[in-house]
Amino acid sequence: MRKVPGRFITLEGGEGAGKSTQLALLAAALNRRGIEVVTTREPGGSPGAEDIRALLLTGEHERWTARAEMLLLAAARNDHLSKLILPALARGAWVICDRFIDSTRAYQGSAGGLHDEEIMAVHRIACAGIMPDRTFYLKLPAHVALARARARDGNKNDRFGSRDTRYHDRLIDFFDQLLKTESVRVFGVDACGESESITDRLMDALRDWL
Ligand code: Z5A
Repeated sequence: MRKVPGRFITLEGGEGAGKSTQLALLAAALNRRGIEVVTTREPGGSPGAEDIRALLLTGEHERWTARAEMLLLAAARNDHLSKLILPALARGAWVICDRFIDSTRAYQGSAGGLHDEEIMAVHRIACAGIMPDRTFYLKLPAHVALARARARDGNKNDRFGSRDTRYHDRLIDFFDQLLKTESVRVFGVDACGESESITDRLMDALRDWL
């Protein structure tokens, strides 16, 4: 990663934390500074990975085991990196991605029962172990985030959004822990308040690159 000129930024957090909103606002703020930005998301981001996304998000809870999800996500991520992310970074663009490997560690790992070591081993095989340059964990109390998602989606849920509170608590625990164990890469950002204020906090946390 260090050999390519672009910057690879990921946004992480629970459902409804405001990642998609901040993806667009942060890209616009960086564009105003003259930076080419590519925005993308996971699962998905390339045509092949979007096909895998449809497999992952639809159907019953029990459709896939956590291990099968991890393997599908790894295949999707390989395609996404090869076809979109790495070419963009190579030409000097900044890439902002809504979720990446840390979501697999949180959802399939911490909440799904797989060990972090095996997830990272698969990531090394599928994606050469490529990690983001910087990750922002959008911190919002779970009940606020879920209320926002419910207000947006009503009772329409995908395979992940409809899981119980304990599952969501384990996700939050993972991200809180990541702030401590990978503190050079992962930054916590308060995701409460007006959207524009949150974007200002993100830009502030990028000032060493600007
Ligand atoms: N998943 C996985 O298991 N393993 C993996 O490795 C990966 C993913 C990569 C993808 O879901 C699911 O895949 C995800 C984990 C799993 N499921 N869950 N849960 P997705 O892509 O459909 O959705 P999501 O990633 O969970 O995000 P989301 O629900 O779309 O939320 P968001 O992007 O964080 O929030 P938002 O859409 O920007 O905002 C939510 C609402 O709040 C919306 O109506 C906004 O207008 C509103 N909003 C946003 N900001 C504010 C502020 N500041 N104030 C008030 N209202 C706001």
